[in-house]
Amino acid sequence: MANSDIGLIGLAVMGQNLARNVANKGFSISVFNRTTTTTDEFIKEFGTEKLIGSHTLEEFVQSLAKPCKILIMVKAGAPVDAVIDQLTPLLEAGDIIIDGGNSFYQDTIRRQESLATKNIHFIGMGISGGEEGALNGPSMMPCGAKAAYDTVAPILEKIAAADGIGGTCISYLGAGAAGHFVKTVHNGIEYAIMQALAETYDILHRLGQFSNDQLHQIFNDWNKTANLNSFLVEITATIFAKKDEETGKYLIDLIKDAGKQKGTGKWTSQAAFDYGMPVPTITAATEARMMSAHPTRHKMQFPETLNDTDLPTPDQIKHQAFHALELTTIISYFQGFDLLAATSAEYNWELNLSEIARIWRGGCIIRSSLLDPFQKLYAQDPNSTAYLLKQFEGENQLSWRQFVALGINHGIPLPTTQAALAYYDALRAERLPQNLTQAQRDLFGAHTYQRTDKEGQFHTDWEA
Ligand code: NBP
Repeated sequence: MANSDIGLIGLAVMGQNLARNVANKGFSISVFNRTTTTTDEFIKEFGTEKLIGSHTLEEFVQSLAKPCKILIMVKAGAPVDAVIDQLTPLLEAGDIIIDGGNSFYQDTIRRQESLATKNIHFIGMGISGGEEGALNGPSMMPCGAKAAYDTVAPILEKIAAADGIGGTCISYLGAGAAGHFVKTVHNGIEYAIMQALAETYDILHRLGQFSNDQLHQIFNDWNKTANLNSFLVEITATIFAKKDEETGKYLIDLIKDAGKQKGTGKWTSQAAFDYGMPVPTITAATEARMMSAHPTRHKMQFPETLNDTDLPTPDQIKHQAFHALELTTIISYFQGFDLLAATSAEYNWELNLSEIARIWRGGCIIRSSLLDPFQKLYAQDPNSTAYLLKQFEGENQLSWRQFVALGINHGIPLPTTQAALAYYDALRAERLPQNLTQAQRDLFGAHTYQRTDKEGQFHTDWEA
């Protein structure tokens, strides 16, 4: 019988929890998974008259009310195309496909254009929140045809997280691939903050000699502060308390130091290069994961000559680390939003940065108290500008610099924190040394340069 409000394809972690979330909110949902035993096991445990399983795509599509609304939650890349190819012959004009995976935004544009020729609407929708968010309320970043979004909005708005200020963490972000791009940058910011936390941990642990119990306490305390109250700081505190059931040791000490990634950090940096908006903090974080798997690590005995400076007390180190983490986190958000603005201009998406900050306030991995001033900043609130700038004043900035110096002097790599500080110093600088770069380019390639004292493009025969 054709009556389910919505259908979902792909019953891995995200799909299962989203399907349960939809059913819990009172909507009927049909589900399908390529491997049918997964569907059977899921339905056995969670099936109700509102949550039903299908063994074939035909049966699945027939179970949906018209126009069909189908949320795809399969692995990003070729699997999404495979599902679309199998699905489209079964759909009619006006039906709506939503890709909720971490798809590459250029793929979203291609899929939208291809499906438009069949009058099938394609909504790209970034979803953040992991397993827990999917079940209880994720942050969702949809894009595509507005009319198609309006058709699915009543369901999606019910399953989204609360933003803490009376709204929900979902907003129509624009045409084309706006939503998937916003999710990509969300993940880029996530990479940067996670790496900043890792660097803070490294200094606290190796130089401050803080134990895992103490680290648990420190991150718990920081999670109660104005700028660091956030999901990522909260889970970091949780991690330091966890003991391995098998050995009784702290689990963090048993985990290999090889960082993995699935692509969104890389896509953020690639977009930064494509659209000319630097995000060095995010790029450094992505590269830090790559460095952890560098083939030369542990294979060569590189010499070490350290600056023999006095080590500050553990309390002083903790103080420096706190401000370094705060300011690096703020810089990470700034870079992400700047890249969103630059890319939006390129594609005419008209992204509303304040609205994006709002829908990141709940449900998602980078939710943080800092999204309040960022939401207000992009709504042109001068108090927020003043608040954010104030964070960089005096003692805070000094601590940031001292923290980076600690890493440099003691041979501990802090790529993300250092990149954030260099970015800040470059933004502040009255004059950067690219006058020399321009002179060099003109000398070897006649690329010309502009002058500070008159208008125009100039070329000099430098060796005459
Ligand atoms: P996975 O990314 O691990 O994908 C597994 C699902 O894809 C299974 O249902 C699998 O079916 C299906 N699938 C594959 Br693989 N190839 C297929 C094909 N050719 N045809 C049909 N189905 C295929 O699942 P996930 O971790 O739940 O993530 C789903 C999406 O959400 C991804 O894009 C992910 O990046 C994104 N996301 C994940 C998280 C997270 O915390 N995990 C958070 C936010 C966003 P099978 O059972 O038959 O193998």
